[in-house]
Amino acid sequence: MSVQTTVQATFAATLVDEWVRAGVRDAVVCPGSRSTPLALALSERDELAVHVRLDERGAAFFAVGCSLASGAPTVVCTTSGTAAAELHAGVVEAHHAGVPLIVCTADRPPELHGVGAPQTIEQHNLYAAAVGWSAEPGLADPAGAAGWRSLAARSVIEARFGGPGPGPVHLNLAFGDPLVGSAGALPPGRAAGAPWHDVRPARPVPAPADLAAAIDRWRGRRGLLVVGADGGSPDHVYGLAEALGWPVLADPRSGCRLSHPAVVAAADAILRDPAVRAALAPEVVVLLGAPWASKVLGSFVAETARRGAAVVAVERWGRWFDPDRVVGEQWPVDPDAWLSGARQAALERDGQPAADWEKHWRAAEDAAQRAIDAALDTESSARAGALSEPAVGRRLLELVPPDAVVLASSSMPVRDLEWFAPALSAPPRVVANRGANGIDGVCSTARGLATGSAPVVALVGDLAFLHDVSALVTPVGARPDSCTIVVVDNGGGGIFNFLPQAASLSGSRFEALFGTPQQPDVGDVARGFGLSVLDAPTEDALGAALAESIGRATLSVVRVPVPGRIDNVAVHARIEAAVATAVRSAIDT
Ligand SMILES: Cc1ncc(C[n+]2csc(CCOP(=O)(O)OP(=O)(O)O)c2C)c(N)n1
Ligand SMILES: [Mg+2]
Repeated sequence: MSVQTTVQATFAATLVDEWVRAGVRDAVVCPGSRSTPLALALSERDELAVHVRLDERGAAFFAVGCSLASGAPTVVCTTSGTAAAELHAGVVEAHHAGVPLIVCTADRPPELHGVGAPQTIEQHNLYAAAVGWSAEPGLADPAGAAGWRSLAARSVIEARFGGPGPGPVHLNLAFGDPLVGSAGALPPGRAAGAPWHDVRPARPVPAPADLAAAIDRWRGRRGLLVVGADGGSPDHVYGLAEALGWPVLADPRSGCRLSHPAVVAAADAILRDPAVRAALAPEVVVLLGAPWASKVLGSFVAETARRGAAVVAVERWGRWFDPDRVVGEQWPVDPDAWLSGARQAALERDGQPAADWEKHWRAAEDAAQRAIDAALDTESSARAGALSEPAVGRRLLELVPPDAVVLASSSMPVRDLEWFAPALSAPPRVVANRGANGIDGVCSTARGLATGSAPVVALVGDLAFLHDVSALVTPVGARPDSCTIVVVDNGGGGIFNFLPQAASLSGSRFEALFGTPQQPDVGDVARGFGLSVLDAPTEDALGAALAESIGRATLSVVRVPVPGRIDNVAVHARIEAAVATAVRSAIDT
């Protein structure tokens, strides 16, 4: 069958050509008619991996995972109407997390708006403040062909740097009938496959004089480096820590929770005790990168700020991470440049670190780690080896090979890793959808991450798993992904049992509104999608299940049945008490 050459097929092929030139490697396409010109153009390029997903909500989160794996913007292509609206949650997450996406929604031509044409809704400004840039070029017109390459190249630049950091952009593309067509000659591009526009982004670096002045204020004082995601590379973080004699409180997502004398992994557990908080209070806190999930750490920083400590934030894109309004000084600069400049300034100056400061934190960390181990051993013996939720957080990163990526869902899984994972010599990369902290789309993001070369292990709650069950739908013929979803099954939302609602409501009201246990069995659901499911109630079983599933070119589910949410609160309380006793005695408080 011969297919007519159409202007809009040529337009779509030009966009795709320009995206390929600008480094786009993945496209997520959802089935639909109105988006046909773009879907066809995307599928025609071997340079692109085209992932077809049925559910648009999951597709946006899948695209977030693709971009986290590749570092490049991912194109998303949907039809019009509610399909476009379904993307919104993933777009919001990408916006807050700084993940580059090029979201393309197909639309009907302007004359079919407001007249009852099917699947036609207002898509103008659909994602509002969640996109840093958007464009609606209208129906493709040969008279505008000179601008097509510019439009696509700009969308990539805006997705990479426009917000001012990375984030989603939106192209609302009107397509008319006939939707099937073949591309004619594309408008000429730049020589040697270069994109139409390229950008050499300014990477703000701190002025040496400003850093020297800061170091003059801080040298010899009791300081902490609190490092979260994208807060600097380990060598730079440790370099400054050593020069100043400051401990490093490292979130697993920072990549800095490594075996190093400055590293404190158990900050959340250590800082739960008021006497310990007072004894370990700093005079300066430098927050590097994205914040931790820990409320305990956040309130500790706020409390010390109220007592006069200086709080300093270093964030690559100048994003405003300061819910307690305590940051006195912002450095919107490259964290590594800041860290190495600050180290240089520190080395050029005389002065001794604050006496016993690092030693006290080291003692606290060692005591806390031993106390957590002992408490978890006791828990394990009391339940014949069955895993508790904190034990999963403590062990998981050791059971996963260093070349894998671990994605943790909100709410308890990401906290279990943050609170209980020890410093390791070679842990896997840890990521989480912490832009908007949703429990939605986590399995989809995991599958998107699995389009990269690293095997993926997702640690998710049972509700997060059931919320995103459409992620288990795989199209016939899709390329295999290596993704293991570990479901910590505590029969509902574990986080809520820690909140005042749990104590102030009747059990049945609390369960109905907050705990929300669900009818389907996690294993049965996964098996219903044709997946292999392994049950892992003990550490040995979890290790064996992970060894069996990680790296296999398939999606598998490991279910970790844990004792229950009320029991989990009690386990946390026992660990907290054991750590407080151990740390108090270690630092003589
Ligand atoms: C999209 C979305 N809806 C609702 C919430 C509120 N919420 C936070 S935690 C949670 C329960 C999560 O339960 P589960 O996934 O089983 O993890 P657990 O805390 O039990 O480990 C809910 C519903 C949210 N964060 N995001
Ligand atoms: Mg749960």
